[in-house]
Amino acid sequence: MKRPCLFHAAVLTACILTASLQAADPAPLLANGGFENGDHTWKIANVPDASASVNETAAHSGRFGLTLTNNAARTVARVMSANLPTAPGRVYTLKFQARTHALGTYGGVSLRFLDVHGKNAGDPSLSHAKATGIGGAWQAHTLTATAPEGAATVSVWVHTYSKQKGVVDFDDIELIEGTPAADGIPDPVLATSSTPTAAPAPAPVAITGGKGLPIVIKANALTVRPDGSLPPRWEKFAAYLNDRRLKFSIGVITYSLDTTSQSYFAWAVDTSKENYFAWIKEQHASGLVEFWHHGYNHHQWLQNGSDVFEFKGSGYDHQLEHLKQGQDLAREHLGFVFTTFGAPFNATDSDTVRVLAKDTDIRVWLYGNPADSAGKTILDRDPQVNIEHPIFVPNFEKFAAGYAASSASRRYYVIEGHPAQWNDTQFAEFERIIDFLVAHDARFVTPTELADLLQR
Ligand SMILES: [Ca+2]
Repeated sequence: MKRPCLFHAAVLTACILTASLQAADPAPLLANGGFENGDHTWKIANVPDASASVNETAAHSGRFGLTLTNNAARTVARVMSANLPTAPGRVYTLKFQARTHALGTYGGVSLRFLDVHGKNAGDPSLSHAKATGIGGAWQAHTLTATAPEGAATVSVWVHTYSKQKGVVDFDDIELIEGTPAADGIPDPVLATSSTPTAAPAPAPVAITGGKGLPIVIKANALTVRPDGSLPPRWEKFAAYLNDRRLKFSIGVITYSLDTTSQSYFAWAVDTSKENYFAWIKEQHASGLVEFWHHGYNHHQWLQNGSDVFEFKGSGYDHQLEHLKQGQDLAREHLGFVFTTFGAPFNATDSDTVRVLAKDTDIRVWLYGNPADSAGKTILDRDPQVNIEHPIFVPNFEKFAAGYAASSASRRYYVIEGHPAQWNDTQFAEFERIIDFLVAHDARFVTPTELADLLQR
């Protein structure tokens, strides 16, 4: 069954950051972004199986906040501000607080740019911030976006994602014109730094810990932009490692290979994915990159009050279908099948073991269950040695400390990261990790190569 579903945008977002900004204080453009005057100035979309309400339990500050509830797979709860006049090149900073009621990310806030005809202007994925779903705790989010060519109006849309049931609270939505950071990309690392005005100068790489270890770079959750193009941050990530002739691996959300599927952004138009396919095929053919199966849609949802993941709790048939769909799409559009699997959220169950056992092309299971390996080579993780700490934030100091502590007892490391989430400062931190590994004579290999090495 093809799923013409709207896409979980876990990795589409270019500029979502949980940062505080050192903003100047330009006038706020939204009159009631804190919902203290109820839904005044907001328009609530009337949609079946979805609801939006201003209520006291959703307050982050003041007395009131906004709750969006998505009760069905094929619906979207949505609340919209008025259209404000804008012009191409104007820069906006949007800040908001959000709280998901359970783990999982199923809503966010978009800046919606329209042209004079009321049609979508520019690429909507560049002006969307997902409400990071950590479950139960408020998170601050910031998005910066530039009014694209043709933009005449801008509005704020607060919404859930289709196919993603769940409840999200929003409050303190603030829109200003202008951006407080020189590069337009506020830095979440700086939010907790004692020197918030500048990134620290990179320290010299110290040689501590084991040398010559095989390293797999496990880069997660590749997908396309709504216009069918490769996200620029993925391009940068791959180009950097290509230039250094270092091998790495990329997990593909295989929905992105589906040319029949509907765009996540209901107002965006799908265009050809041929350039995307060509890029993957070129990288694959170089022998420097292994692409692996990272699920079909990377979904997670609530079912009878419990968290269900694409490959955990979703049932044997569901998992089998999604595994097969991904392989079929790769065969059709890329000309190869995946030999490595890594589950979305690294969440799996006994059904995953059964469906993986049926796929004889897949030989390697990243972060799989060593007690029940489905006949695959399990490449495990060291929780102290990873690219990001916390998730989405590359952290050289943590990496180097963990490496120094454990490398004498390790045969290899599989280090995970999400390049689509890294701004320039965070990318520089990733480069420091690579420099550190190169200084330690690391042998950068693909997952399948590592599996072969381990079996020798
Ligand atoms: Ca409020």
